Amino acid sequence: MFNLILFGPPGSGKGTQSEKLVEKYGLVHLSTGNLLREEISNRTPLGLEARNFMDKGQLVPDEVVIGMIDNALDHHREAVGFLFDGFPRTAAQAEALDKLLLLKGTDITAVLALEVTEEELVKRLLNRGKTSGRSDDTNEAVIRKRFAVYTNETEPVASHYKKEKKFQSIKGEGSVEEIFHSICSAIDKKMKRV
Ligand code: B4P
Repeated sequence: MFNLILFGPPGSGKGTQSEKLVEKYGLVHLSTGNLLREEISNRTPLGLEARNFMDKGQLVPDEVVIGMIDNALDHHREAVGFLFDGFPRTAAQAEALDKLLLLKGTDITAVLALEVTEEELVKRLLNRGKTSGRSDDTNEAVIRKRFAVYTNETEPVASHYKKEKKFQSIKGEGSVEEIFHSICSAIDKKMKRV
């Protein structure tokens, strides 16, 4: 299996690039952000709980998102590989993912991290907020809070995969096509080695 993590701060283009990558490589796209927004729009108890955290720019508790990923992995037993988008976001989530994949006899192949400056990220998210209806994108204070959470809770995930020599940075500024091309080159090199 080829299992990829697309990593990077809020607004770095993980969702944008994931859509193109799953089409090209046939991977199953698992975006915890999308899964949570689906729960919110279906007004499930999980969605109602998650919304309280997301609206404040905080992370949803680990056990909630780990449970969602566990279910999703079980639903796609025939997958050729997974693209994890927005997950793992904490060291505990990274450890849980390693264990879940080990139980399936597989592991993470590569972690590609989109690098974008904070000013560009704020611009993109406020811009998306004008049309997306996403309450976490309309308020600059909430956006800044999400960056602080990223620095404190999510950046340690990078060290986890750097230790395993699976981590690679990708320039996340430029056109969507240019960035897609850089990501594909990195994936194609890794695929030759699998
Ligand atoms: P997510 O849904 O994961 O979203 P994101 O980090 O905001 O955005 P992404 O990086 O995917 O950016 P996109 O491509 O859309 O998280 C939302 C919330 O859910 C979190 O804050 C948290 O509360 C919760 N959550 C999710 N996963 C969790 C987990 N594992 N644990 C706990 N909580 C979790 O791009 C952004 C914008 O930029 C778009 O408008 C796009 O059009 C634009 N853009 C993209 N590429 C561009 C480019 N090259 N140039 C210019 N603009 C570009």
